[in-house]
Amino acid sequence: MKIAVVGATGMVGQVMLQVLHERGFENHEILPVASDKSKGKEVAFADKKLKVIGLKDALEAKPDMALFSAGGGTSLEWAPKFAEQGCYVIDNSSAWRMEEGIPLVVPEINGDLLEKGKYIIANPNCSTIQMLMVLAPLHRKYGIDRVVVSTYQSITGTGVKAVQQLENEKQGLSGEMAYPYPIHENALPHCDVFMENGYTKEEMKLVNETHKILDPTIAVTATAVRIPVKGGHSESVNLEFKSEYQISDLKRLLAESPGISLQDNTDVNQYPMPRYAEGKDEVFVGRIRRDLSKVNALNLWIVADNLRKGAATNAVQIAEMLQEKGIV
Ligand code: 2RA
Repeated sequence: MKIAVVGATGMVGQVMLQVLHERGFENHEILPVASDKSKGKEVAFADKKLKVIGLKDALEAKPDMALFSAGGGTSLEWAPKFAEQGCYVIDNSSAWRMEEGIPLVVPEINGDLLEKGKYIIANPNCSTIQMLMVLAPLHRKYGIDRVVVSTYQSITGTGVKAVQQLENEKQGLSGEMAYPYPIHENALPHCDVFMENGYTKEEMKLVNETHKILDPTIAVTATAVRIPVKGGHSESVNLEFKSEYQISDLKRLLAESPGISLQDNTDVNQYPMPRYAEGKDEVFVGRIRRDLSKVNALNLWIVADNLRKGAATNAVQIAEMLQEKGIV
């Protein structure tokens, strides 16, 4: 099978190549694709070096699948071109996520939406994926009425420029700014751009994507904050359930849910942290505790590597599911 990775020189694209190798795709033909200015560059895949090609050449190569992480503009222009020639596109940008008829997929939650002929598939936003991995089993069992989430997001979600800004600031150097303010020793309540309703696009992604993937009747409100860490995104989540619950049952349900790792024992200071989630595919959950201020309510803490389960691994799992279902 021929698989294109569009945006192969970017942070997520690089992790896509790594995850494809880790999950046994090295015997397939991998086409690293990037903008014309990157054509001819080499990227590592398995024990090989692959030459980067441009989008036109990739289209002519007629790949069976194309994993996109090259920005919304590239996805809007090129995903339909690949789809028109029967290529299944798994797009990590926000371009197609809310489009009617485009499946927005977390395989463990709604992989059943993958169908022959639905050639463009949207990968949800990283902060949505990790939150819904935990909320989905809870919603199925207890019914969720309301979600209040505050995120503490890694600078890797912004990209290389942000990582460099933090490095510069830690060394007292000036340089290009990815953010309007210093990120070192700071917290910016500003992920993506502000909208007219006073929320950022990142906050509205959590609202809108939860409605599309899980249930449009769930009330969701979000605050997205950027903090100077690299390992992954953290989220403080408050849930209001329709029904009562036993903490022990709820913890067991999460511990038994695919893709979730329970780290929840305050007797030994065990709880999820981004520093230790980095490079892993699980969604880590802990600090699970009854909300003492409201009946049938709960607080918990969710951490995941935003470049892996939040982006690359989720996309590769969709590719695996397309194969498992015989769609590709
Ligand atoms: C961020 N979720 O963290 C967005 C895009 N990756 O900036």
